[in-house]
Amino acid sequence: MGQQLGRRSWAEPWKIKMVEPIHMISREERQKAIEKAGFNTFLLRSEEVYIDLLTDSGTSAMSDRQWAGIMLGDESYAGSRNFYHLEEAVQSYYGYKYVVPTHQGRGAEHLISQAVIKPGMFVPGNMYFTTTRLHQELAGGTFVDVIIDDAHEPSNTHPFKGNIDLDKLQALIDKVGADRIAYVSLAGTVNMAGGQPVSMANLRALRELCDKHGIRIYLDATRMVENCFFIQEREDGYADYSIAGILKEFCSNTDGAWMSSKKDHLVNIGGWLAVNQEDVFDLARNMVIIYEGLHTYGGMAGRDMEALAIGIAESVNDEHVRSRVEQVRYLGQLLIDWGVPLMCPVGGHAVFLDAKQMYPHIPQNKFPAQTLAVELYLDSGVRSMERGIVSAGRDPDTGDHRYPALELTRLAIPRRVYTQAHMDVVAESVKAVFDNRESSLGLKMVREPQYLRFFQARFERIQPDVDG
Ligand code: P71
Repeated sequence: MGQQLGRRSWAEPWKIKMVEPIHMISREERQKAIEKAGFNTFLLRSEEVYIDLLTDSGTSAMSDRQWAGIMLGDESYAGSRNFYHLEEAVQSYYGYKYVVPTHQGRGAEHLISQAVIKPGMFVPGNMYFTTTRLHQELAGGTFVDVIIDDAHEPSNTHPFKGNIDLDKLQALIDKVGADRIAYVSLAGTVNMAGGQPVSMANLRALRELCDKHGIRIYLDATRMVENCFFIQEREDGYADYSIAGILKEFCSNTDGAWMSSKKDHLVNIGGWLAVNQEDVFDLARNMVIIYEGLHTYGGMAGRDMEALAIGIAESVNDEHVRSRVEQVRYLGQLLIDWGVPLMCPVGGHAVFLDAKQMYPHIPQNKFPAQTLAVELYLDSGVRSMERGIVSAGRDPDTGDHRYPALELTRLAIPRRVYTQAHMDVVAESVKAVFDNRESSLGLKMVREPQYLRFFQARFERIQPDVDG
């Protein structure tokens, strides 16, 4: 151990005022629970979970100020004062002109996709995200991955693995023509690549290329403050910038953004779409009424919008972002020190275990990352999420599984929720599962929903004498 030896540690810039008891059920109970859940961690009840690292989405702890904001909810149907506070926060921290509130990120993805993608168009981006791509496809678009090749290699330590490969983008433009490109779908700290950032230099070069061809850039700003931390830490010239300053500069090179506020903004529900073009805004503001709610609440209560507006200001606090990312890195570094294979460098919101490398004896169509999530739950009640072949789904044209290069199990860390001792318990459990890796045989899928199958799919254990 000795992690702390010879260093000056960071610590969380808060103290705990309220606690929620958690409890680990017995091994036999966990065995029953995971069988009942069809070996899918999404189908467990949260009472059956000890440390919940399924997602960092909507699971953060709000501050005392945000809770105070909840009491200031103006629950008017139209023109709630909390909406104007939210609008002002988005405009001042992100710099976009027009804001449309939505109930969460996918509501905003739906609006932007329907507003700007026409059937037959292409949407290049730095790796797919499940809901984002689905909305792009439902609008008639085809997503094209133009992330740099380094992003697909878990042990590659490129500091900005989220970068766009401009040659790949240029090749797509040459092939289909700029007018058939709906926009570039650019994500900060790319989720499916392990929470890897995009550099400011890459964005500037992308802006130049897009300007040459009249292509817009829309940003998935969901975990953008973590991306800004990596720019501050790793990119020349940004060490003395604040997170807020980097965020503003980054967004100024894009045409708009959609946001799942359930991540960076430290709230349990909420999101928005913000753009600089009046025509796109007009359409999105009109459509939000059909799908989410009036354009001054978009599916949120007034109190939700107040907590969100306060959360935006808290999310760019430098000490907060540092302690958030350093906690994730603390967990990752323990595992790296113990030889557990994972996605490097450790990303902003989660540690992604490399199930392909951990289970070389389990072929990808027997779901190594899903298997790892099951073993981890059985060992310690820690809940994680598959981010591999199950998440990738099927190719809409051929109907075959998509076989992604990355077969990962994600340990996502909620913000301001768990302590370093929780991280130690998680790391020790991963190590125990890793040490016992040869006994795992994989799973077979016995129920497969049509959309976003990973949420509701059911599995059974492979029996060596029956399934081979
Ligand atoms: C995460 C989630 C939630 C989730 C979504 C789909 C499958 C499993 C879990 C949501 C994101 C995200 C990015 C980069 C848009 C959304 C949708 N992430 N962009 O990671 O990470 O936002 O959930 O608020 O609708 O667990 P939404």
